Amino acid sequence: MNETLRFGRECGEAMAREEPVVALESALITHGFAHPANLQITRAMAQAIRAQGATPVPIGIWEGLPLIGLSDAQVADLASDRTAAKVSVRDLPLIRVRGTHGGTTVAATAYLAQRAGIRVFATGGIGGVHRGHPEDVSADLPILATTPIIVVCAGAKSILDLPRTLETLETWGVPVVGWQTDEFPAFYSRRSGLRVDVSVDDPCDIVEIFNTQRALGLSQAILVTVPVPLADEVPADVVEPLIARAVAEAEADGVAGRDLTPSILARMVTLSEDRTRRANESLLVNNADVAAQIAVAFTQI
Ligand code: PSU
Ligand code: MN
Repeated sequence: MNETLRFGRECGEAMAREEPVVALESALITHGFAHPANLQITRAMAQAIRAQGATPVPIGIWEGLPLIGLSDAQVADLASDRTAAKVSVRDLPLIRVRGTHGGTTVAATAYLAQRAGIRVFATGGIGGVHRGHPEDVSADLPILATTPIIVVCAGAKSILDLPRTLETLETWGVPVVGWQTDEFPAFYSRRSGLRVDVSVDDPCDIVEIFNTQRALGLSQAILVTVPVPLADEVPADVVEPLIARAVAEAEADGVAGRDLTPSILARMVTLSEDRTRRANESLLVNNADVAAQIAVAFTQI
């Protein structure tokens, strides 16, 4: 094990016993939601994972170092620490020098989780290619191309250019699996009009796809895409005009780089009068549940 990774006690024990574990990201905590919603959501995801018999493993940067398995008290500290950095892959070596706390993005979390030996990771929506800015491609995509891990999400965030995001995943050989759906989910909405590569409804099938990739020597992740639960979805015809407005406002305000995604997501919550926040919470807890089912399936095969 790499000595630059530190493990939380509960995670270390669960992994030593080869019990099912599910990684969680922490950019959601530091940059995805306001306090205290960020803490409540992380706890609800952890609860959903435990209900399936798996151990939740929140991953983040603690005093400059990657920590695999933040304790509940550490999650609570990150949730109220407005100075915590948004840490993507390029930042992992840099934050060590500063020695501060940080929330890890999908890219950084997937990378660290895989290094730690974790096979399943639950998040909300991955990053991708930004609308109107095809040069702004999230580091989430190249990391999915080079990191063997199962990422359970509700598709890519629909504030992005979804057709371009799917094309990029195809270019880099990342299989996109629909959980009980043929359609690529659009984060806040269940439908996008875009197809997934295969539809699966048994967690054992995902384990088999993962094991086959490894047997073939492939390095890609598997993107398991789960539609937001019906009761909490914001349908595309409601959400699309709001996205167009939030994206245009960010453009006019000159927001770019690492600030763009958090800024648009926060604006969406206001424009939708909280509906997108409820959808985001609901899909996160649902994704945690599906991820835990997959982690448990590994131990049963
Ligand atoms: N999913 C959410 N909310 C978020 C994110 C994902 O529901 O805030 C974060 C993830 O950490 C993801 C990041 O990796 O947004 C993408 O940011 P960027 O486009 O700057 O790569
Ligand atoms: Mn970006």
